[in-house]
Amino acid sequence: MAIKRLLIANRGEIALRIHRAAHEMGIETVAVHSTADADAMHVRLADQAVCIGPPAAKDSYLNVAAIISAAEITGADAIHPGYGFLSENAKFAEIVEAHGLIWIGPKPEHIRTMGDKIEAKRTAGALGLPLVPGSDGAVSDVEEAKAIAEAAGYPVIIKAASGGGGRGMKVCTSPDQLETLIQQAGSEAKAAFGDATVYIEKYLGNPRHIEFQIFGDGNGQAIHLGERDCSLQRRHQKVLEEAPSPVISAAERDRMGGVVAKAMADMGYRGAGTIEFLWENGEFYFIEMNTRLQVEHPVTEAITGVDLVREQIRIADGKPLSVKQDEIEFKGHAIECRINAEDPFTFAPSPGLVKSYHAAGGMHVRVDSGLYAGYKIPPYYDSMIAKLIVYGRTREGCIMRLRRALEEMVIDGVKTSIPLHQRLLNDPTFLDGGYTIKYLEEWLAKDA
Ligand code: MV4
Repeated sequence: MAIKRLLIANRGEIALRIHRAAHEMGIETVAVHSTADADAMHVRLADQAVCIGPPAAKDSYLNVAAIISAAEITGADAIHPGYGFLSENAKFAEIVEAHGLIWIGPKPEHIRTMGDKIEAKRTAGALGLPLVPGSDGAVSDVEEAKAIAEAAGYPVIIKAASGGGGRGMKVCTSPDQLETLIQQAGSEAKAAFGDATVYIEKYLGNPRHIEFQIFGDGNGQAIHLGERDCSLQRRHQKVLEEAPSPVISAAERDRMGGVVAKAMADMGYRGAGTIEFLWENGEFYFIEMNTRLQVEHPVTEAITGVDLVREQIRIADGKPLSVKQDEIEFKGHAIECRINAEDPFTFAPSPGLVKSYHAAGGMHVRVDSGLYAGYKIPPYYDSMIAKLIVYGRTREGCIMRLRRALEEMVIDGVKTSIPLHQRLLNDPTFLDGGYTIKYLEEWLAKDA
């Protein structure tokens, strides 16, 4: 064990985030990058850098042979996948381990299980997590589907087993539509994921998206780091996240956190994970588990003081969890604004040259970004170029500070979502915390 040189199989702000954690631990870093990312900040800061292919992700950041070769050439002993790209690819995790490299992530079998939403639900149910009522597995037979929908109560939602990001979901309000919608969902799933398997759930009309951060040591110990509220989304893209959720009490956090941590301990989960719930009328309903570090992890870091990337690296290195559950305190409030290079009204991508750049600063203000003046944002990847994470003792104080920090941010040359965040931070429903997963899109529609 004892990781000495870490290959970062990702780009952008998360590659920089991982580099920072590694260097703070005395670990050397290896950046791998496409030709489009040769000038990226994390490539400049890494101890070594290897170009692994042309801009298209399938030829570079998803190019397993090129990444493994880069690890061998540079003498890396571990690989951190970040989020997206290969982070939830069980086969890649196995290949990494088969090459004698340390995989900074969960056991491949757990990545595989949770990647299949039906298997994930079955596993979560067996571990005692509360589920959305619905089919106990795949549905194919229409009569069976009707009986399940009847028992759950209409409306129901048809989901793809291999889905994610909301793709291929169909809401069904009556039995006579069920057959058609199951077929549609199935063929869309087949086209998108190569797997037509679908399942049925009761459709929750107006829930919140609340997710718990967990860590396991892989040997039966696990902790939770509380929840994040990620209800403010547009087209299944999160826009702003906060911790704690404005609607969850300390008692409820301790209770549900205890349930998820015990479930993860019982399955022998290793590394960082997120358990996603829909929350409606005071009840949690498990929907999915993400077996990776998430974009919004810094709000959890802000309210707990735990460095989640450091923790991931320690666990992969065979060390125990650095904190016990009773040592974790949830203190204050944190909000993250995702800043995208896009038009704040039309959401059209806006890549190109950053003419000037100034990051916000001051007490309790964190900017995770690889931006600098003169950097050219490539058009080939996700439009998220920065995350602004602000902490305050109270939610109100956090929001005041966030407004101040957004005023300080300067990103000239491209359009950004900063003005969108500034408007959102003055919206009464955001301010009272009473929003649900439908709120942002409704607000954008009425404001437009
Ligand atoms: C649901 C739902 C309502 N009822 N499941 C969307 C993505 C996928 N992760 C799960 N999703 C949903 N599942 C039931 N039974 C509503 C959504 C949903 C949603 C969930 C979280 C955040 C934003 C969302 C936006 C639209 C729909």
